[in-house]
Amino acid sequence: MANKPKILLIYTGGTIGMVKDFETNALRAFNFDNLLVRIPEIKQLECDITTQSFKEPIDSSNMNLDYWRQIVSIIEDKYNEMDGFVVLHGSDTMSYTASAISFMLENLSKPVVFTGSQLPIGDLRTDAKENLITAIQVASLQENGIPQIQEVCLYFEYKLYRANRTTKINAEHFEAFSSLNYPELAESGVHLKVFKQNLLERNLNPLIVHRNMCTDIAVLKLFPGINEATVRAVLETPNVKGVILETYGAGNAPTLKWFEKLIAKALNKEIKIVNVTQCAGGSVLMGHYETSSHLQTLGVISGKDITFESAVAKLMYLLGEEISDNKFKTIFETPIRGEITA
Ligand code: ASN
Repeated sequence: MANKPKILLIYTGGTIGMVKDFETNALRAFNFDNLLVRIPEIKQLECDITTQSFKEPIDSSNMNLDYWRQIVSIIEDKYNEMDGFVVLHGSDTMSYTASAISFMLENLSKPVVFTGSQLPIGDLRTDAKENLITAIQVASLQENGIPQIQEVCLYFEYKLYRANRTTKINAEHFEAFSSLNYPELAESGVHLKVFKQNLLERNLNPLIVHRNMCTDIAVLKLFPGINEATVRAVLETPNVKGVILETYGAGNAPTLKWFEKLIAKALNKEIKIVNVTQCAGGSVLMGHYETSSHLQTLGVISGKDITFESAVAKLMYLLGEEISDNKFKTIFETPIRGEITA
């Protein structure tokens, strides 16, 4: 190929690049250079690969906002030079990071493909090789010299998903992720099939990088029998600016007076409360049952069919943008990166 696509491979850590410590038997991150030695097949791909690694690769349980900023800075620095980006990341928090990056990069016109693995690259039965090789191929897909995929996605076990629609659903199976509310973007079999109708539309505006995420948020997960002290403790967390209310079914919650009062009190303090269902699939529909009408009347934001991971990222992003109180609800309820169904 005359002009091979240029791909930047960013290694943040995770099982994909881990080895077993023989003394403790625990998995720990190892030097990224060894990753390419382990997969010589990469050199056969029809693209030019440059690699960049975190100084200290991490288990993704240690992921945080500073690391998210590092990832977007690496992408921003090389944005004009590269045709696509592959981010190697631990699977545990991959959906959170990939969702956050989708909000932090506005007007993205190149692919950013997250991948990782369930077994370390050195393991005989590893899933790392297929995931890595196909993720690079996906990031290299072009049509008339233009990247075919222009959004943040996640590739795992033969499927390419919109990243901010995914959830890690299995700690053991190779098929570790699912996207229940949005169809796959591509599937890898004998052929690599891209479902064009599921991709985000091409964006012609210049890239805008957002770094001001606000982490002053809390989560209130409902369960039968939850008491007033627990609800109060979460809603009255010092400095909290946003709360994700994890509700039942189509967005339902207790109709108890004390519960309603505490929600109303938090909203009066301009704390943003987002209703996200505990169900893996389906959507919040406030007002469908009496047990959600009170939340709607009070002005709770509907997360619609957003994933929990994406709701965390979007809430941090919109709070960081300091959007006025009267616009916040409307913007949260509108898809901005394909994260909810219109
Ligand atoms: N603990 C690992 C991580 O998220 C799990 C994995 O990558 N499969 O970094």
